[in-house]
Amino acid sequence: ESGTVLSAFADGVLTLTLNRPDKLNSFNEDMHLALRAGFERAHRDVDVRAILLTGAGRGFSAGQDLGDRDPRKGTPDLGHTIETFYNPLLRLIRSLEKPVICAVNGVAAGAGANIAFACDITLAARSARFIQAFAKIGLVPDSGGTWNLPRLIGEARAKALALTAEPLDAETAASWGLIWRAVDDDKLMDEATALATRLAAGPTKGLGLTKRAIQAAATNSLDQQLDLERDLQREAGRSADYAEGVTAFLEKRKPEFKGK
Ligand code: T3D
Repeated sequence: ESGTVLSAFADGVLTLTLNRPDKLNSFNEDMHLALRAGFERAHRDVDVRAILLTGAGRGFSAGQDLGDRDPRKGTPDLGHTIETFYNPLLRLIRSLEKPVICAVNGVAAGAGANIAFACDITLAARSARFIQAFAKIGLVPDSGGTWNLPRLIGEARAKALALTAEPLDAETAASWGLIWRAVDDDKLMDEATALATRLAAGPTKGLGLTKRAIQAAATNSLDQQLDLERDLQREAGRSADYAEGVTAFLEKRKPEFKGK
């Protein structure tokens, strides 16, 4: 398969690989549309029960393709491009009620970094670096960066990263709580695939509701959140996978979840 995003499906996992390695998988319109199509498929297709997002070559993504932003060709309306491309992508990732695993195989800069932070479980190769590159070209962190960074690591660290654009190594990103785990470079894809495959065999409905609940906590009061937990638990309790999980426990066997 060729194209700006490679997609492969196995064991319930849809793997999407950003594929413009010569440009460190920076985003042009074509790659945006291909990635969006991948996430739309994940929303639609009940057989897809987890997503694994990664990059081809030595980088994960260097954010926006600056070759498409040459000021000598006129001043672009970046509000329009954010509204048309980056924001819909972020909303697709966050609203997908299935686990989104991200395997950051190399440098993640600008929107590339913030897309990685927006995924549900992000692993990174030990050699990977995260850069809020926006400050170097006079822009503001986007792709949810200004929302996610202060929530994940606090305002002091968020501001320092965003204002200095200093690279952050994977180990530090993990110890700060920006990502789940840093792993040896040669183990990254095996670990990420194993994790995605395990989650894809899980109780997808319950996992999706769990994702929704945790995300809602960012803006809910405790009272609102307790009410939400009640409502979502009611919904989860009606799922076939819950019945299977409890039956399997009582019968002392492994559950066979169907994702319903
Ligand atoms: O515009 C809008 O719609 C608003 C939205 C904005 C979202 C954003 O993401 S803004 C931020 C854009 N990204 C950047 O500013 C990062 C630019 N890239 C870099 O700073 C560096 O490339 C890295 C720190 C990421 C990696 O450095 P290094 O030394 O490992 O690699 P390199 O040599 O710089 O890059 C390798 C090749 O990829 C090189 O091409 P060449 O010379 O071999 O032909 C380089 O030009 C290309 N490349 C890297 N990043 C981009 C890029 N080409 C186009 N756009 C890029 N962002």
